[in-house]
Amino acid sequence: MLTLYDFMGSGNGYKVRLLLAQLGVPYRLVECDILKGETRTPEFLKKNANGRIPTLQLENGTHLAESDAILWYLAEGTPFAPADRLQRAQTLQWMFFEQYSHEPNIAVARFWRHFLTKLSPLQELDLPERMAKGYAALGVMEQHLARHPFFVGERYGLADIALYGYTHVAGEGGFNLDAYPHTNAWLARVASQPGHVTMDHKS
Ligand SMILES: N[C@@H](CCC(=O)N[C@@H](CS)C(=O)NCC(=O)O)C(=O)O
Repeated sequence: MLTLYDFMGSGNGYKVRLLLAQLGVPYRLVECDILKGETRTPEFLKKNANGRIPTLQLENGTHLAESDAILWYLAEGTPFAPADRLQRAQTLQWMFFEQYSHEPNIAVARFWRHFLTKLSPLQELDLPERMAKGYAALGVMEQHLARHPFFVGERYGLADIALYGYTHVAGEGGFNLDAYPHTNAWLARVASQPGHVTMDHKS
């Protein structure tokens, strides 16, 4: 059986839990409190030298890190990953966008504002730029969603899961999505997919 090391408040972890639920794949959940440094212990670092969740332990004992790599591994050969060459590349395009332009701004602002009791002076200084870049990423999504119901191939798939993880809780980072009607409509479409589970879902 698969074992998922995760923290329930993590959008990166939620992406994996959402796909596992929609695939109907059973797994064992091991919760790690990142606020207490539980992913930085010598024991955890043997599983993922980068000290982060989500980390998935496969049946053969291999540990796989990085949420989008885990999504790709789990979705291979299922309708969640396209078979078409261009659509596979477009899926990766949006997943790389998520990791470079979206998550480092929206997820980090959310972590600081939602989970920390007080921001450090450096975080206070950095926050406006994270917010501006987060809104820029939301703008890119909004433009695409004005013309398409989903991110790739006009159907729900991996790119949607990767981007949904933190977009649906962007408000917890102080992002106001009122001016993003197409993104809001997409959020609702994603939430109405068969087998959808919310972020607090445990296996
Ligand atoms: N790029 C990684 C980011 C993983 C990540 O930042 N995980 C955070 C929680 S969302 C974490 O484990 N933080 C604990 C720490 O850094 O000690 C992914 O997509 O999985």
